[in-house]
Amino acid sequence: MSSRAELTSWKALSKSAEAVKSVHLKTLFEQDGTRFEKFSSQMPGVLFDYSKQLITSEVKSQLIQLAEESKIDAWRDRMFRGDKINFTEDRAVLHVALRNRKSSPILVDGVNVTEQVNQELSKLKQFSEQVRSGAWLGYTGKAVKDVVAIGVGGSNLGPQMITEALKSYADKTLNMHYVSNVDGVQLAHALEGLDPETTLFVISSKTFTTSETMTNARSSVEWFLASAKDRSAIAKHFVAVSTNLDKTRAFGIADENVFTMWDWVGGRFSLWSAIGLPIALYLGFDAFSEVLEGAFEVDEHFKNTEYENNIPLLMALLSVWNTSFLGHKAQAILPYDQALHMLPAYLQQGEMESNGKSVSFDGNTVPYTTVPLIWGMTGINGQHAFYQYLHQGNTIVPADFIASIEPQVKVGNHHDILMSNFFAQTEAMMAGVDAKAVTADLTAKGKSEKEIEALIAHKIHQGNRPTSSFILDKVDAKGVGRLVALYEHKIFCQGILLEICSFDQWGVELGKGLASNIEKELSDDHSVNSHDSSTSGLIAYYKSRR
Ligand code: G6Q
Repeated sequence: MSSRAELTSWKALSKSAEAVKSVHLKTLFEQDGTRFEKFSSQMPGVLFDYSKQLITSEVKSQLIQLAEESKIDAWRDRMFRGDKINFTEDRAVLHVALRNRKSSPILVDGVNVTEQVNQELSKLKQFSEQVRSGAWLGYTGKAVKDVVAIGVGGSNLGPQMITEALKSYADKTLNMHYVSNVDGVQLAHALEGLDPETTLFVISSKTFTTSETMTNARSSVEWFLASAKDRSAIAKHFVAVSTNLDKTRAFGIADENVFTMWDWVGGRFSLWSAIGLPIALYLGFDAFSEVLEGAFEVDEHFKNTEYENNIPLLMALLSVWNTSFLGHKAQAILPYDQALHMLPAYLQQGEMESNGKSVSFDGNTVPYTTVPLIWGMTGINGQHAFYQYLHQGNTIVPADFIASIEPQVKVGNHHDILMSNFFAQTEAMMAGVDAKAVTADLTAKGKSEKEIEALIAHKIHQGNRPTSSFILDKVDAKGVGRLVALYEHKIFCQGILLEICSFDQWGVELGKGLASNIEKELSDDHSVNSHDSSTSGLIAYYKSRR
C-alpha cells in the first residue's frame, strides 16, 4: 500500500471528492463572486486561472496539505542542489542547471556542473554564430543554407516545438528541417531540393545508439557522399550532440564537432542543453538565451513562491485532484495560439513518459490512477473536430486552455476573434446550457412545443467540465521558455505527490530493444516461426508480399 493514500490530506481529499460530485461549477460561481480572485495566480508574463476547476477553498487547503505532507519543498531543494533523485538510474536531475542564469555553483560528484554548462553554451554560441554569419564553410567553400536536425523523442520534440513556436521571429538566414521518423519518406522529403554543398546535419542522440536516429544519420551520410565523394568532407557537414564520444568518433564525426550533454539531463528535459542547437542555429543564440531566461524565471518562481500561489505546484495538485480523486483519466492541452501547435505532442511525452507509471518509490503498485492521457491540438481546430466530445460526451476531460495577449502577427481583428473563442469555450464548459435556456432559444426561433420536446435532450449541455486558463503576455522566446518550464515543474511535483519516479523511462528502453531481433528476421526470405501465431503470421504476410 502506498504511503500517500495513508496521509491525512489524502483521506480528507477522498471524502471531499465524494462531496463535490454533487456540486456544479456554475453553482460555485453563483455562490461566490470572488472565485477568480481566490483561484488565480500570476507571475511576470503569465496569468493562471484555475477558478473553473471543481474545487472549493476547503479542497484547496487539503491539496496544499498534501503538498506539505509529501514534502515538495525538500524534494525541490534536492533536485536543485543536484542530489541523485533519479534513483533507479542513480542520476541527478538537473535540467535547471542548464538555465542557471545566476551561475551559482551546483555540484554533482564534486564537479561544478554550472562551469561545464557555461563552457558548452559558449561553444554553442560560437558555432551557431559561425554558421549563421556564413563563416562556417562547407567542403566547396560555400556557406550553410539548410540545416537538417536528426533525432527522435527527447532529442527532437523540444527543439522542433520551440522552432515552430518562434518561427515568426526567424530571420530566414537558415532553413531548418527536422527528421525523427525512420520511415524513409521523412528523410527523403527533407532532403528534396537540398544542396549537399550547403547543407549541415545535426545528429542529436544522447546515447548515439538509437536505431532510428542512426539509420537516418547513415542514410544522410550516403546522400552527402554521393556528391562529396570524399569522407574528409564529413567534418564540415556533420555535427553531433551526444554524451557518447566513442560512438560519435566511430561514426566519423570529429571531436570538436560534438556538443556534449550529461547523464543528469533527461532526454525529454534536454531542450535547454546542446540539444537546443537547432534553436540557436535557426533563431540565433540570443533568442536561445531568452528561452533559457524565461525558464530561469519560472525556476525562481517555483523555488521562492509560497505553495498557495506556486503555479507549477498548483497545476500538479489540480492534475492529481482531477485524476486520482475525481477519476478523470484524460487531459486536453488546447493552445489558442498557432505558434504552440506542437505543444500537445511535446507535453504528451513530458508528462506521460515521466509519470505514466504504476509503482511508487518503494516498488509497490499504487492504489490510485497516476497520470491522465494527455492529448490535444490548437483550440480552434479542435473546436471543429473533437470539442463535441468535450461538451457533451459522457466522460469528462479536464483541459488546459492557453492563449496570449499579444499575437505574434497582427492581422485585422483575428486575435480578438481567436480570444473570443478562448473565453467562450471555458465559460460554456463550466456553465453548460440548461433546459430553460434551450427552451427559450428554441421558442425564440419559432419552434412548437412538440418540436422543442423532441430536441431538448439533445441540446442540453451539462457543463461542469473543469478547465484552467493560461494567459501569456506573448509567445516569444521568453514566453515559451516560461511555459515549458511551468509544465516541467508541474511534472516534477506530480511525480512527488504520486510517489512516482519521474525521471526514468523503462518503457522506452524496452521499445528500443524490441524491434532489433525482428529486424534481423526481416533481412532474408526465410519463414519465421519464433513468435506467437499472430506476430509470425503478420511477418509472413509482409515478407511474402514486400
Ligand atoms: C526521453 C526519452 C527518449 C529519448 C529518445 C532519444 O526522455 O529518453 O524520448 O530522448 O529515445 O534517445 P537518444 O537521444 O539517446 O537518441
